[in-house]
Amino acid sequence: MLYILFAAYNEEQIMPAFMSNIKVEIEKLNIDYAVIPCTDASTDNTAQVIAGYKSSMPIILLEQTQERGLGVAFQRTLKAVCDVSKSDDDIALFMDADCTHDLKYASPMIEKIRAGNDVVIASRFLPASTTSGFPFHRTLLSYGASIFFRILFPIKGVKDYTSGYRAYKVSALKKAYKHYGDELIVEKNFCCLAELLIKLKKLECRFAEVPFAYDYGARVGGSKMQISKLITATFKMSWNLLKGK
Ligand SMILES: Nc1nc2c(ncn2[C@@H]2O[C@H](COP(=O)(O)OP(=O)(O)O)[C@@H](O)[C@H]2O)c(=O)[nH]1
Ligand SMILES: [Mg+2]
Repeated sequence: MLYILFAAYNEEQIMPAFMSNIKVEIEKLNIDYAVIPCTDASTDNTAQVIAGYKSSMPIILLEQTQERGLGVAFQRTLKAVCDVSKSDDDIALFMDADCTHDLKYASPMIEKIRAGNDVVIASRFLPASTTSGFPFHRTLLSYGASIFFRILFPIKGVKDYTSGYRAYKVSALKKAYKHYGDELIVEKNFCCLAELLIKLKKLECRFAEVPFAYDYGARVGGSKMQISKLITATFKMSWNLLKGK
């Protein structure tokens, strides 16, 4: 079973294209699937638009919390998939809900999970990867984050610590919840992505990456990333994780 997980905050505009694309692309893979979106505190009709697709695909919609933040939504989708998954072979694919994470990479990511990896990252930093449409400061930020995390928290097989587009073996996530409980993800913002990798590394998980063509210019509407808060939170998180090593 493949679970498609995503966080969506005020993405009403792009949601019809995004949901229709999931249906078309995942059904090509000939695999049972369900979608687990978290729209939490969205103030537009993101949740209502998603709910409109319940008759055409299985959807477990997580909404209605006052809390905001990618970390909050990420944690909720991961918890939900651990609760509903019944087989050790199940895979969770987490992605942005803005049509910048092309589902053509689902297949190579699934293959690498089936080959024995616990986490497979769609990476911007492999020789065959390409990026386009990123503002200069975002390119700088992602390269800086890659160097920073590779020095402080080296993980075999990982170059891109901040790509949200990843496949996880659900059994590895269950193991992580068993070990960390609700402390698995404490970061409320985009730091949660690196946080999870660093915590999974401590559990001897196997990591791999696939090259990815990331067309950021395809995004409709602005990024939800709050950069200055994210940089401060990254330093704080890293300090806390290093102390706890
Ligand atoms: N539910 C929820 N989703 C969020 C929140 N912040 C960001 N997201 C979603 O997380 C994904 C990544 O955010 P995005 O703005 O695309 O980040 P970027 O691609 O790094 O610029 C998108 O699908 C957003 O809608 C949030 O506070 N709550
Ligand atoms: Mg995005």
